[in-house]
Amino acid sequence: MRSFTFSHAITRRPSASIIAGLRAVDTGTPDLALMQAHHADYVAALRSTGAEVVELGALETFPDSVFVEDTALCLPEGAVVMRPGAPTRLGEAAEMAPHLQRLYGSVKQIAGAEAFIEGGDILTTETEILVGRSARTNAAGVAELTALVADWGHRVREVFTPPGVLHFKTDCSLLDGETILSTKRLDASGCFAGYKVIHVAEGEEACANTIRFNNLVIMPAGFPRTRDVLDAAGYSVCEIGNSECAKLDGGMSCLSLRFTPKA
Ligand code: CIR
Repeated sequence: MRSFTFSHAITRRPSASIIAGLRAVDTGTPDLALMQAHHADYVAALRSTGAEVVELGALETFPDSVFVEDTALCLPEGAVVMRPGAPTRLGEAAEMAPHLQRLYGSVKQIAGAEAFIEGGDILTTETEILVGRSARTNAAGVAELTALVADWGHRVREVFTPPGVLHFKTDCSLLDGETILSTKRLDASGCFAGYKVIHVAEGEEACANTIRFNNLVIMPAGFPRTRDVLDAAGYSVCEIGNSECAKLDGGMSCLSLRFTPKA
């Protein structure tokens, strides 16, 4: 299924400037060495599924550049380079564009001066692309993306990220062609009508951001009740340490772009 079967991923190594990364609440300085170790485990998990992982070098100029997901939307037909709504992250998209061009041949670009959109607000399912408006993604960004991907036959549905939540996918992930993992608070908005929804365990909201990548569901370590639910539902769960990225509101989806470029 194209929504979770991928031949490639792009990641970027964390930079020493990560200590200046954006965060909603300061819960301590991220430890670079530990983040690097977690990042290596993450890349190894992606590779263990048979995918080719392109590891980009650290970019000191952009503290949050390890969170590559926010720079682009990758679809089977092509990629769209985003315009991140966080001013300190805007330049990360231009850094990603040539790598996508090399892998896809050509890429589209969100270009409107008033349009802002980040990949963390975009959940691609088998049948549609859900885009959550948030503090980082505005109506103009959603409208421009809608027009760009319509040419490729994709339908965008605008939804809303709950107030105080960084990105739409902070609170949800795709588990398979018909199933979403979600916090109760996001599911309560009704945005997943028609899907099967599995709720993260009470008190484990911080693990809603997982990824289905080929045969694996890759989730942050330390959320045993949700892990057991996913295990019992038959998913192959792989846990990765996320303590350092979590200090910067980052999780499993943020750390990669996942795609299968058109042959
Ligand atoms: C930020 O605030 O932009 C970063 N510290 C975290 C980005 C996480 N990205 C994501 O959820 N896709």
